[in-house]
Amino acid sequence: MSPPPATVRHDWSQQEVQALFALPFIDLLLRAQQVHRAHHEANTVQMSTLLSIKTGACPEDCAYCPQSVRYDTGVEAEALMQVEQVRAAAGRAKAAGATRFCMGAAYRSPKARELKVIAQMIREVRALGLESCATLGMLTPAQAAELRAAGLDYYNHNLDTSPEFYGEIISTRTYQDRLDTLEAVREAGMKVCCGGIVGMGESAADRAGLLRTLANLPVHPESVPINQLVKVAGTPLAGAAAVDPFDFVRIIAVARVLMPASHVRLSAGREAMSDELQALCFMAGANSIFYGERLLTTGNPDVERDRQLFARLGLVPEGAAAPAHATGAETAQPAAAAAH
Ligand code: SAM
Ligand code: DTB
Ligand code: SF4
Repeated sequence: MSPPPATVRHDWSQQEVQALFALPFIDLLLRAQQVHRAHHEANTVQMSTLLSIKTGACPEDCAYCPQSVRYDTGVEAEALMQVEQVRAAAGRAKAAGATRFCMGAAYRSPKARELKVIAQMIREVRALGLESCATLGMLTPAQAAELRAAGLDYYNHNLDTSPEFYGEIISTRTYQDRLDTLEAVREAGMKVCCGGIVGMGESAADRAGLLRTLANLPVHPESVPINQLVKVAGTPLAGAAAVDPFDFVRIIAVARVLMPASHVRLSAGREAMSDELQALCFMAGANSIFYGERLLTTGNPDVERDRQLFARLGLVPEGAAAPAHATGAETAQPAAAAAH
């Protein structure tokens, strides 16, 4: 009845995606885990560290965001960081075990002189042997080419939600603007990091619509961040209803089934999640996290909590040397050493 796990498709119908969501929870998790194992090394999680290189005072009106100038959230605006500060932060992230360093800026879109400084940051990050990622808002094809020329590996630009619900969340740029930026990034030869946010009051159909839009892009995003809304006082979504944790796991699982070869990132919101919920997300096919005490302006589990979680679950960071005694799924005590 179901397609073989290895199938990578770009023609999912809304009905098919909603049918995946409607599967019994355990059936969906089993299917997602089968797809996961056909495409990825089991028990392995990619780790990215975020840094806000330019904080606050953003002209956009994204209803979830503490950095919009329109909402009084207590976030203090900060100018673009110095290259040396970014290099030092990237060095610390690498020493803690991250393999990718992601620089975020509260821009609608970057200006020419800002892009020149950021290009230098990218060179420094890569010189440390880290993968580089940036999220700077909308890009023209020429700006995307400039970033690529500086060596940028990934560009993060989220669709955030379904095309239908999008207008409830953001009015200052369109869904098509976002798709255009994604196309510019792809054309420039960079890898795409693109996902969305859950818990903004969207319907089940909107969740399916977001994942369907991502899965039907001409090429799947290599990285798919699934953020649970971090409710920040002062934003219009501060009082949004909590997401049923099982529904959150279902979103991860459906993302895994729809985009088999992509990394699905259990992204913002982990600080508010129990270890057990995170374990279910890994079971459902999440194989990437943000690692380090901060996201952009809000908190993330501290490194020690994540190390312990990895050790307790037998997870190993992607790109880490395999522990000498870990030979397969049947290994009894695989990862306690490798997580450090
Ligand atoms: N300004 C750029 C932009 O919007 O493209 C880059 C930075 S922006 C903060 C990157 C992404 O962070 C957003 O697209 C959104 O998906 C996510 N994000 C922002 N605030 C969030 C929140 N409170 N909870 C969860 N995700 C959030
Ligand atoms: C993504 O999808 N999530 C990250 C990253 N891409 C840039 C950002 C999460 C931000 C959470 C709120 C904050 O810390 O300001
Ligand atoms: Fe600005 Fe990005 Fe926040 Fe939107 S999500 S308000 S564009 S920083």
